Amino acid sequence: MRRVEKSEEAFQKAFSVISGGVNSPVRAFSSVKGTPPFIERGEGGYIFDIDGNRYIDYVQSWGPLIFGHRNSTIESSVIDAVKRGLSFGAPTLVETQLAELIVDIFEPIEKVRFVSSGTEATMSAIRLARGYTHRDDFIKFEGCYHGHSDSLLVKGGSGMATFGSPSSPGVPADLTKHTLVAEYNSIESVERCFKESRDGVACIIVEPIAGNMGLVPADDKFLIELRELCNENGTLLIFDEVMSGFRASLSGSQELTSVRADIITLGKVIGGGMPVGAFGASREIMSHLSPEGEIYQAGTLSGNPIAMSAGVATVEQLLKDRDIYRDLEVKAKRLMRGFRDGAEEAGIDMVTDVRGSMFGFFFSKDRVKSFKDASNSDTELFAKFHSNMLDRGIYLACSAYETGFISTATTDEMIDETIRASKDSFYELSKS
Ligand code: KE4
Repeated sequence: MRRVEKSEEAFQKAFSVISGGVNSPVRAFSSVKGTPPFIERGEGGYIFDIDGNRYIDYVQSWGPLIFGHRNSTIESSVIDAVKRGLSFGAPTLVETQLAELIVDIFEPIEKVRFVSSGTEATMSAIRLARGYTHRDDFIKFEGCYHGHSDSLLVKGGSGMATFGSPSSPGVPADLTKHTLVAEYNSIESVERCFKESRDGVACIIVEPIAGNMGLVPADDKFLIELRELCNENGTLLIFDEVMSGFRASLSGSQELTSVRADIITLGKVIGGGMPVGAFGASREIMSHLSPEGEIYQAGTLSGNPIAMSAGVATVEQLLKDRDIYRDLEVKAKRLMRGFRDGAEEAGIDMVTDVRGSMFGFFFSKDRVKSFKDASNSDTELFAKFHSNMLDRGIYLACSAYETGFISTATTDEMIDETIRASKDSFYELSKS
């Protein structure tokens, strides 16, 4: 049996001085069972908790660690940077280096601005779109998560395509009254949003490969129609690729669809595990951002040289070996096939999906195309499966509405072990 005493004690202690005992709510294991393991260290494809348990890590800090833990190239790059000083609040060459890499990889991006989180990236991108179009309303989709800035913390109304109302206390209705909420993969709901908008729509923000309602890629036809609606209405299209960028492919959705956004937001992998977010667009659009233009945006540690060094070391490694994404996807598909086979043997309904190094599964008979579909899946069964797998040394995302990741440190033996553990888990679930 997995030992948990030290993590339980640590969680109690954390809870006494940190809200909820965690610094981001999902980590509290609220939608699954048990105490979150307190992690002591990571090594390659493994993480180790303070009770001495070893886990195969499919969370990888929610996406950033595409090379797994303690990648030597990233580590030495960070250590070298640390020895030159932690931060200056002044321009450094390494910021330009990472910006050039991103500009080369993402077609719509001619200029970029770095920030310290995905939340900052999407919040700033929406402000840029509003300032550029001189409009206030924007459209987001139920089930897509773009960080926790006020105007994005909205929930859909009773019928879709309504103005959002705050999904969290502390968010004034005044700050969400310009947010229209549509249904993912439903172009009709987007058309209704355009009709409901009083003064025109500044932007549509969408995860082209949604990873925050579980893994739910957008239909390509839907993306094409979003682009057409934006063109017809002078609305900017924002692809939030904070998660899918460098994860679904080197250039996120770009290799999977012909649709191109006006603004792209990035994060996670471009920081290599350090705090980094970014947003980028054409020179023309970015010229409206301060100090070139009037739209204000700033940050003390934006472009921090340590984080930039980790990002450059990560992206340069990804550029070196273009077979990386094929290998990651082969592993992800093998894992999901193993899960499906085990679930089927146990008579359990499961659907799965893969995009590059990203994988997702739902305990559902039907394919999942929207948040409504995802919320109809068996999340109770997910919680039991998560717990069974954790006891077998497999660290899956602690929510049915998250995405799993394969890293280059995830070996075939780890995949085999995970598939074996899933078969045992499904068998146990089928008996309970
Ligand atoms: P951060 O502010 O957490 O760095 O990024 C916000 C964000 C923006 N856009 C997308 C597509 C995202 O997935 C995220 C953050 N992802 C979650 C995981 N689903 C972060 C985990 C957490 O909240 O602790």
